[in-house]
Amino acid sequence: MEFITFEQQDFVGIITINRPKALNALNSSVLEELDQTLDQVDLSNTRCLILTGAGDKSFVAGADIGEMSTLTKAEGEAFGKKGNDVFRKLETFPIPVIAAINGFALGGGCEIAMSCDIRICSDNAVFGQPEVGLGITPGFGGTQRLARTVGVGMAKQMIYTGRNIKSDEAFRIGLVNAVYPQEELMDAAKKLASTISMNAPIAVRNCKKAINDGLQVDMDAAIVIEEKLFGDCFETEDQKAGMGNFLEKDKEKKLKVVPFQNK
Ligand code: DAK
Repeated sequence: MEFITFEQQDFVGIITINRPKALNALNSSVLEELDQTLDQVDLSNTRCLILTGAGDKSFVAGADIGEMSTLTKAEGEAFGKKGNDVFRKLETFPIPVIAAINGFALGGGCEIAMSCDIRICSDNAVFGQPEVGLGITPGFGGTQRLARTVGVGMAKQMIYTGRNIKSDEAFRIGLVNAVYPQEELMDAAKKLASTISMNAPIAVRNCKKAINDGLQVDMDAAIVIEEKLFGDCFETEDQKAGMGNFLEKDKEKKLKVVPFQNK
């Protein structure tokens, strides 16, 4: 692959978008390679992903403006679909995905971050949806996911003005969960991913699915989704080991890592 690297550290997979000359802007090749990388993740051995950008200046500076500038309506639609398909694959990926946002997250960069489960960023991160200044709407889900993440009023303000915001404001409005000094970001992401990957993987996956699917329906239907995914955890090795360790009241054993199973 030319633009994506994948590194496995224990149960954590680290995907890096590596096109620093263009501040990791998303062209068709990056999207295609990201798609293939997700397809190749070994889910029997990976419990959490981290998505980040190469270099210390930019996470993703948006969709590639050079590539987009000459698109016809039909090509624009196809490009939008490609991006949306990959972003949706990230959003619905069976295991959690943490965006470690190490700089600019503009346009498609902010949108790909919002397709991840959890966002943390470095103190030099900058977020924005500048598309209206380029004569287009956000095309990779920004109009939908930003409103769902930070609320309708704030999303409309960001999108209509195209104004960028810094990391502290992103934290204040709930766009990111935490801000770290640049040099500490990846360690923080790995620690968070490692904490998640020590929990029962079937339960974690089912939590992701319950939250995502439940948000698409009314509360009565959402509770049914939760009931089914809750029930699905029973009779698994994880459930027996997790509850067994608690009931044994064996402090030593409780401190040990439970040998949770992957599905
Ligand atoms: N695309 C292509 N190249 C980019 C880029 C981008 N988005 N952002 C930066 N680069 C390239 C620059 O052209 C420059 O290349 P060289 O000139 O060195 O060859 C290199 O990265 C370094 O950038 P700068 O020299 O500009 O660096 P600065 O530090 O001065 O400024 C910046 C950094 C991030 C503030 C600035 O580069 C910038 O404003 N970049 C554009 C940010 C932006 O507007 N992003 C949003 C793109 S629009 C759709 C699907 C998707 C989308 C829309 C519709 N459908 C088809 C439905 C999504 C749209 C977007 O994401």
